Amino acid sequence: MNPHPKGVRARVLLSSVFGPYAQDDEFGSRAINPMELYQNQVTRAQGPFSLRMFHRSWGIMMIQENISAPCTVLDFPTREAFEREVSTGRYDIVGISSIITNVGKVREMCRVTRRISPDSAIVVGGHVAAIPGLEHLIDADQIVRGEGISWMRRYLGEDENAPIRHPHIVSGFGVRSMGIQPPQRPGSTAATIIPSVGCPMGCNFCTTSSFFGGKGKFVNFYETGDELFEVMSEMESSMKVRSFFMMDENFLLQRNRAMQLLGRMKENGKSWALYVFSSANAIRKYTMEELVELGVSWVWLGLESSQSSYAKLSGSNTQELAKELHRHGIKLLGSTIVGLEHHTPENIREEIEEAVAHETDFHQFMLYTPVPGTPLYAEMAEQGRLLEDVDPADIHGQYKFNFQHAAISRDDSKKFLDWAFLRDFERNGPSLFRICRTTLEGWKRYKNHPDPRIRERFQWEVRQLKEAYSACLWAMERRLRKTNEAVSEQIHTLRREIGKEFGLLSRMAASLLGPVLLWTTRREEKRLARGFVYEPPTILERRNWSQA
Ligand code: B12
Ligand code: SF4
Repeated sequence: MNPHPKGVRARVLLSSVFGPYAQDDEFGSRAINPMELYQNQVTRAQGPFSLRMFHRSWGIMMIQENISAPCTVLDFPTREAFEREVSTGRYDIVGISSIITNVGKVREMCRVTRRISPDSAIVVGGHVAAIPGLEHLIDADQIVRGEGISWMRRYLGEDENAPIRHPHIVSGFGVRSMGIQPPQRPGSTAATIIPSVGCPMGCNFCTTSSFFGGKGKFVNFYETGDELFEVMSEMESSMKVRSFFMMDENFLLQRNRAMQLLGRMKENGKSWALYVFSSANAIRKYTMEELVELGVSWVWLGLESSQSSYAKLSGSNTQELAKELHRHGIKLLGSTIVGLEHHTPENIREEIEEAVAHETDFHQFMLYTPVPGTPLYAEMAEQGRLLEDVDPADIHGQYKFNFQHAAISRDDSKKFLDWAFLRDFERNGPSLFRICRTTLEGWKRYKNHPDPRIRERFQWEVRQLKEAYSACLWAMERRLRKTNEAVSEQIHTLRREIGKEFGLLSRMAASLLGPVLLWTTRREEKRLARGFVYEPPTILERRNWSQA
């Protein structure tokens, strides 16, 4: 790659792909693939109880923060908004960020850019770059595979090894459930921290691992716990947060870094809450006491399948682990793969039952999916098992297989996947109820803990259980009374326990606010039944713009 002739004087646009997203269209949007994490792949069968929110495109925010050129980030544009910005912004570089599913939109954005701003260099990055022969599918000048901050710094003639500045990122926005959007106060939502990209475990299907080097490889933005502590402290004071979404595929795997962070937290009396991704083998490097001291409040854990042979699961009894985490008030998002090689129509329901029996707070189900760049994709290609005529827009793990499975048909893959979500909801109830239950468990165990840092965190975790959540539980109990009596009964029991623990306040909240929430829940149900969908707003942010 030759650096751009204008260096840091170049005007840079970084854009995510255009919406709307939650509808079927010719560019690859799909109603089944909305821009909402939980609704898309976790709580989608939970109707009005589904937790809904949006997340910004963090990759381009990170790049913008770490270059000195004048730079605009355009997030979730419409096609028209993208076109308008390209035609008025006199950009030297138009960068487009995408995943594989959205390659049709990238093609269109390149076409639009060439037409209205022919002198702009078009740079395409993100996971879409893993598509073999992408250069023949889209009209771009540069296709960037892997880590983008260092690439963009090199392209602009800057020092690629300069320290990484972290943008201020509110982890999620537009949060909504049961037909209401709770008021967002400064600091009420966690800040996102991105300590690393990639994961050295190298599971055969894992696209994030392979994109950043595969087995044994990863890229650290922050090598040490000290560095992380500085970044988090800065965000604590500027964003008024005390909880952090650690966007690192396997945060707990780097134990030295995590323990150094804990050391600094202790020295400075920080009672932070951390939401992390971790593999089972990484969690086992810690005692429960260490996890609690570190403030681990929520873990996204790959359960995959009890019969699978992934190294990260070897020797782990994930059912026991789930119970153990819950006993310490740690909420769990379990992730299970549907359609592994050993699955058959005969055994798959039993395996899904086993997954659901973990009683995780949230459960993600995804189809086993060979994605370009992964070892699994190479293996399937070699065996001639990839289905040729599948549109990339339909390869996102929530629709149907994109390969020939030994025992399960393409159509059945979707039926089993959908059933998994329904079964989890039927057996375990709304995720909001489950997180209340785990939170109460943690509170009971730690409310009198001798360490004030730990006590304080559990006091903070439980704050909403006393009021707002009591009302949510009241409404859930009523709404499910006729359709799922067993879960309604469990919610009733939890409500009684909360009432005993927090007394009059929680009982009043339930009886005053509960009926309102029951009404908003029913209203939401009707809206959703009419086909209403949520879309993120377009966001435009400029940096170093005065020098443009
Ligand atoms: C947050 C997130 C989302 C958010 C959306 C965020 C958004 N605004 O687009 C939500 C939850 C909505 C989402 C949805 C989906 N997602 Co998603 N998501 C993620 C997640 C967890 C984090 C992304 C992130 O910020 N990473 C950290 C940043 C720093 O890394 P990065 O984005 O890769 O960016 C770096 C480089 O790629 C590069 N780069 C990125 N953009 C650009 C642009 C330029 C110009 C350059 C030079 C470089 C560059 O530089 C960056 C810094 O190094 C990743 C997993 C992961 N750990 O990355 C999955 C991931 C990106 N998602 C994925 C998928 C499949 C989906 C869904 C299809 C899932 C589904 N069926 O449920 C949907 C698609 C929705 C849609 N309609 O488009 C896959 C992509 C697979 C692939 N190979 O394409 C990933 C990798 C998860 C996985 N392991 O399967 N997702
Ligand atoms: S442990 Fe998780 S993040 Fe790491 S390679 Fe395996 S699936 Fe990917």
